[in-house]
Amino acid sequence: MKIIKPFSTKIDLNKEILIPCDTLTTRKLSDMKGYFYDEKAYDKALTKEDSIVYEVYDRTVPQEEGQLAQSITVIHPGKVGNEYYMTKGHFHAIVGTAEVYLCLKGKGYILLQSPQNEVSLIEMKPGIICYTPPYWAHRSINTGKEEFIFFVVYPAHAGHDYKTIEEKGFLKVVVEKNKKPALIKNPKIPNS
Ligand code: M6P
Ligand code: ZN
Repeated sequence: MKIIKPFSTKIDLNKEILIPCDTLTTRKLSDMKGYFYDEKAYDKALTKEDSIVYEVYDRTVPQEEGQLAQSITVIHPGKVGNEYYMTKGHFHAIVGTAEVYLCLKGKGYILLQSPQNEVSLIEMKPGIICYTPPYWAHRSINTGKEEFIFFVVYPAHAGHDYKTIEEKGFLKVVVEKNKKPALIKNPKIPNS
């Protein structure tokens, strides 16, 4: 394993960003084709504006076993149709790796799905820590009117396997129903 120097990172508690930040990944609506269930609503939203859905601020460490990756994700408020803005969601490429989320600001959910198709929904608000056990796919969803911001730690060698979610989606989706968040069957997947 690579020996690296100890380092510290500050979370700017006013801006909720990492200082320093090594890489910033920005996901816009155009990066998320196929992820929202309502394709017509997606096309309409994209025609109007290619809005930023979320940003991931990373500290970079070697992507090898023993190292821990740390990042902050900011999901902006918004919806495509009635489905709230969310991350793409992924399994870890090294499936036996976990992840810890700490909510800093806003509100939302972590949606999890096991390889046996069990679905779990963890409600997030500032101070709540979500433990994502190994093997579960995970996606974060902003159900609030402000930014939903959380700090994450996971094994640096975990890797992101997007393929399964991109092709099949999650079995359930979080939508606004009667002005409140609701977990419903994914309309794109028959018998989900
Ligand atoms: C969290 C972590 C990151 C992930 C990010 C965005 O911060 O799980 O590893 O990259 O959310 O999620 P996704 O990669 O699924 O778009
Ligand atoms: Zn992950």
